[in-house]
Amino acid sequence: MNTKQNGNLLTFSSGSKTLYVEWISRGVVRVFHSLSHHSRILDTSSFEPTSFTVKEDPEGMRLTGGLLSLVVGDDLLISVSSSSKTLLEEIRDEEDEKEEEDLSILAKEGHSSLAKEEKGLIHRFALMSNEHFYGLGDHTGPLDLKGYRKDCWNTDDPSAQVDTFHSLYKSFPFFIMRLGEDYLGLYVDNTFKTSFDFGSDDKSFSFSAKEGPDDFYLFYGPTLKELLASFAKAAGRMPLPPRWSLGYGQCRWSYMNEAEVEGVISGYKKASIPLTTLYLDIDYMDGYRVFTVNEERFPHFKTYLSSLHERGYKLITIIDPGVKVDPGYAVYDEGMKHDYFATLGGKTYVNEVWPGQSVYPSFNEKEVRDWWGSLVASLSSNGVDAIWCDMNEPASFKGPLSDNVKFGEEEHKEIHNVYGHYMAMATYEGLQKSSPKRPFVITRACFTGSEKYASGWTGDNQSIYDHLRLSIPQQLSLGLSGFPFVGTDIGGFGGDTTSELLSRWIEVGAFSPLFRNHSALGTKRQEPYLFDEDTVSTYRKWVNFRYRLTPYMYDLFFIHSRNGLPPLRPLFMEFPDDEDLANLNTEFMLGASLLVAPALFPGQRKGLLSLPRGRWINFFDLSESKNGGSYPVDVPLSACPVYVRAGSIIPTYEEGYTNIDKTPDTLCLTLYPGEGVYLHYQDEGDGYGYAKGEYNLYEFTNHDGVLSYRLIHEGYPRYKKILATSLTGSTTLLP
Ligand code: MIG
Repeated sequence: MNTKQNGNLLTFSSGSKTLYVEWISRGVVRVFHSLSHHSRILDTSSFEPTSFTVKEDPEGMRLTGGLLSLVVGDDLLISVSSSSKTLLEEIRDEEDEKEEEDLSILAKEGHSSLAKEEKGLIHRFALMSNEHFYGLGDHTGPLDLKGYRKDCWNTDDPSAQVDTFHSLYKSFPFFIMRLGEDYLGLYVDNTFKTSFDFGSDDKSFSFSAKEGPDDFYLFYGPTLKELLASFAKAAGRMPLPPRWSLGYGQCRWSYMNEAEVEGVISGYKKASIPLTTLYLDIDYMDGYRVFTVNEERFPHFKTYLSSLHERGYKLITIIDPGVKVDPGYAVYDEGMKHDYFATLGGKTYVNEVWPGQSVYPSFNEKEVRDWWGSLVASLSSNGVDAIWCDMNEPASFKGPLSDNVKFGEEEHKEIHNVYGHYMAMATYEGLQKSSPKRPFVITRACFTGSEKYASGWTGDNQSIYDHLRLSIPQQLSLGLSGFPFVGTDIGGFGGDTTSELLSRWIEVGAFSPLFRNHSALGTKRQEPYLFDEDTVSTYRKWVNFRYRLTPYMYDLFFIHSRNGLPPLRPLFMEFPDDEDLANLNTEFMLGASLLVAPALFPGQRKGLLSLPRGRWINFFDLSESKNGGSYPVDVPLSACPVYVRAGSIIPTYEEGYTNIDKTPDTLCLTLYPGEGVYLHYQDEGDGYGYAKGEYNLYEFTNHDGVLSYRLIHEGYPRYKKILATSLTGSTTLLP
């Protein structure tokens, strides 16, 4: 083997093969095969370089620097270790070199998901013993993917999602391997279809791809939180969203006209359930032509939007990428004129989506994104508050797009997984250019790094308990993959919900950043006010609870914008060395303080609460506390157990806070017994004043129920009143 060093780039060659290693930073290393490949997604230019040594070793060349040590063997296989243990040991398996058995016959009976993928490049690693595998964006199955096979290939499959699904709408080719107390992240820098096998043979795990660059990055913390922060530094973080985006929204496929929207508003009013956002699904458009509004259904769209705004509501409209083939329709004509649409064999490529025959904008091209952005601006100049991007896998009704459909100069097989990412980028930038407000975009398909532009929901779930349960690992896995602003369709999208399922779903959904009830055309109506009194009252309780929690949730997005941590966290993120929590799929944490243990089964009235080590206090009753351990708890239909880590401070707004556009005068703080420090961020809630320093950052300290605080930054009018509550009662502080 030949070794060459040039700064932090090492070249290893053996026979005809070459391997490059870039020692990026103390815990970040890139392993790759082509100098001409540059990441579309990761930017590691701001990482601080670290010194490292290169030494010959019995096993090969050993590179040691920062937190990691990497050995390149004679066969160019690598192994990686931390100061305490071996983390990765690459192996070669003869089976990988063999031609795959032809299993296409399985597809005939619909078993195609069981057939193995063809392999081009593959990296296989020995399974040690007790690894866990997390992340990989949205996927079915549990948090820990050990034993599972998954693909990154954005897929719109409307059938009920089950464990054996290999892919959903989003692709995040990033996973975190846990070995004891060590966590190592691996990002596969390939936008083509990638496949992951997390140990289905019980001996090894691997990732592979038929095509695309052989290039991957390792991220090591040493702690899980540091690992996530470092990955987010490379992949990007979500900028502070507008505070109103944390409000509650009602959606349906579709509210057909103004009168129906008004019906929803009055339904909520009568039921005294707060509501911030209303959604218009595809039927607001004129014949599903994107960027048009049906004038019979919404005759005075702009005026209607101002009337909604005057009453404190926000309106979000859906857009789809498919542009109707329709000469005379400006969006189609303009796109055709400038060659903005995908082509096949030199001709504009046509498939079918909602508008019928449709063409696909090449969002991977900057010029097309700018054009799309200007169309988005036309919606926002009418007053539309945010944009919901659907169908951007991209979906197609007449069979999948073939590999060689071209988006500009690039082929579908390379662009497919980032199509939604680029659509979200185009949409975000269009909003940003056209308004001084913070853009808010929701997307179905996306890729690593899309958090810079969009939030996301998990697509078409069903009104079944399985999917209520699935929503927990789904949202946690997205957070572990760097994507923080998530939610599922509350009540379930497909199928008919029941009053009990809706009650249970609002108890979980109230903790999701994207807080939205949505259901499909033809299903039972799912607006809560249409249900019985008990359901309405449970629903009202949890929506109110969520509005009170607004400052805590907003703080979590402030934290994310600084360090990349997600608001929704698996318990092991807070207790990373507790092996018992490694695959807990029924509880989750909101931030570092709140532990949520919802009821997830029909008829369930008793639950088992698992609390990690330490002391925990009932969120709703300061006088009730428990030590770490497992406890039976009552879960009547209206209840969801929430426990708070001892010493926490939880900020809330006063009961009745629903005008989420307004920063209220009073901040309430609950001081849970114990000692702790809490950072609280306060600003206008929208716009970019914060970038000019117009915000306050408070540091509150809890001395076992007694509060002290200081302002770390002052640049915005302070609260008029801070109300601190502890076991001994409430005190008012005038800052
Ligand atoms: O093929 O716009 O996931 O939320 O209501 C269905 C209609 C298209 C799928 C989205 C769903 C939305 C629906 N869309």
